[in-house]
Amino acid sequence: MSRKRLLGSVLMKRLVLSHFLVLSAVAAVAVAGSPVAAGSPAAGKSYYVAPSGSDSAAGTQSAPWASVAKAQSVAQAGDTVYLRGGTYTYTRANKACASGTDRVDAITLNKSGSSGNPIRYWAYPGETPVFDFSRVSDNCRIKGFDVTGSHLHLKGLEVKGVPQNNNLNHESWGIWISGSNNTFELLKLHHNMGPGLFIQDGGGNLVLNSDSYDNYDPRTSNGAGESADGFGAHVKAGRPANVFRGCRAWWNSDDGFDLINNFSPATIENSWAWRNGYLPETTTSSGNGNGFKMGGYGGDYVGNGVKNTIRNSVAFNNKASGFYANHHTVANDYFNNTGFNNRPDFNMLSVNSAGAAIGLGNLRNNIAYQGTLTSNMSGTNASYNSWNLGVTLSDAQFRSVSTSGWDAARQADGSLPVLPNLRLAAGSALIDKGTDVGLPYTGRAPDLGAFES
Ligand SMILES: [Ca+2]
Ligand SMILES: [Ca+2]
Ligand SMILES: [Ca+2]
Repeated sequence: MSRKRLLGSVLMKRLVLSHFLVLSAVAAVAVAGSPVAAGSPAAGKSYYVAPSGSDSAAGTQSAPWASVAKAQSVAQAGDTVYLRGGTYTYTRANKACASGTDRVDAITLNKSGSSGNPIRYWAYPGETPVFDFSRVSDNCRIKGFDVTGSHLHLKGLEVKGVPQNNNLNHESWGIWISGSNNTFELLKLHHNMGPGLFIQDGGGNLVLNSDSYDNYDPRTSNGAGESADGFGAHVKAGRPANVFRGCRAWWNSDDGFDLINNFSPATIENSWAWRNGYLPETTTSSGNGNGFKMGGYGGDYVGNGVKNTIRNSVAFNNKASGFYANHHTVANDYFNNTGFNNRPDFNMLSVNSAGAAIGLGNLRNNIAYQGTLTSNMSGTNASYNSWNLGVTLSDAQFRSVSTSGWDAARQADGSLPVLPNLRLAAGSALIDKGTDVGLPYTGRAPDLGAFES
């Protein structure tokens, strides 16, 4: 192993370790008032922000501040900022637009925590802080939260209404990220005129158990609705992977999840995407409409494309593809996913170094049912999928094929609700029909689809 690779390996181990430490620190703080166990990172200070607060107050529970900016100016690595429930209404960005195409932030998070000691911006337990940016009036592109810092943990926030105030630009953004090693947990991102959450740079970010829905960009200069995705990662080369886990994206006017122009790997797992590509809450066609757009570089071949991964995820009722390679340049891994009633469920359209269209993808243990099943499979590495096995699919193979209820409340730990929808019926011909791809399974072999029975 070269020194460079060895260093890379050590760095990766540190990253894994740092994530573990973050989780340990989180666990230590989660029990309010309890003493911190020996060996865990020192408990930081707690501060409080409330819609009725004042930035000249003390920042205590009885005398909270009013703004996140004030809290950030005081908080240090390891501290927790509790955001009380209620609506935080913003009307101006924190600097003026220099031109109609400038970018401004309502809230800038540019102060970092440290490994194992993040700065936490958490909803006060049992309450929902709602950040309403719909009245921000600045006449250029707007970021609701601009997260340039690292080692931050946002949890339990609702972010809505980030506007486009002119038609000179592409999208605005709910949360825009260029920092690293951040955790975005239990967020609700909706009715923004652009993507709910957009990772532009940085690595080691975890987007966990978050929902992004009803986002629509009516004033985007290349076409209304063309840029409001639920979630996206579009990261420079050489960063550690970013991860989306336990997330849901629905009724966004463009795509559910979008990894176009992503030069560092992304993993999407245990996530659901449906009804993307329509105006929110309607059947009126809008933008691209893919559930999971898994890569691509604008249709061109690039030599430094990366492999993205999607597993244990579900796409249904999207206007276009459920799982779409989008002219990607390398074979992504698609393991144990379920596509239902998309057009098509799996589309592996890719591009080779000569610029020609080919199919690329490593596909195992996937189910394609209803809608149109697959396209551009020539050239892919596909086996043990429902369409390879000659299994006759029918509704009876599933406990339910209902497309409602997927937005149900999450479990107490924030993970996705357990629904009968698209889970395999007892005795389904899809049980134990898969092959080992390194994911946990029960019985003799992995089942097909997103949910092991
Ligand atoms: Ca688009
Ligand atoms: Ca998109
Ligand atoms: Ca099994």
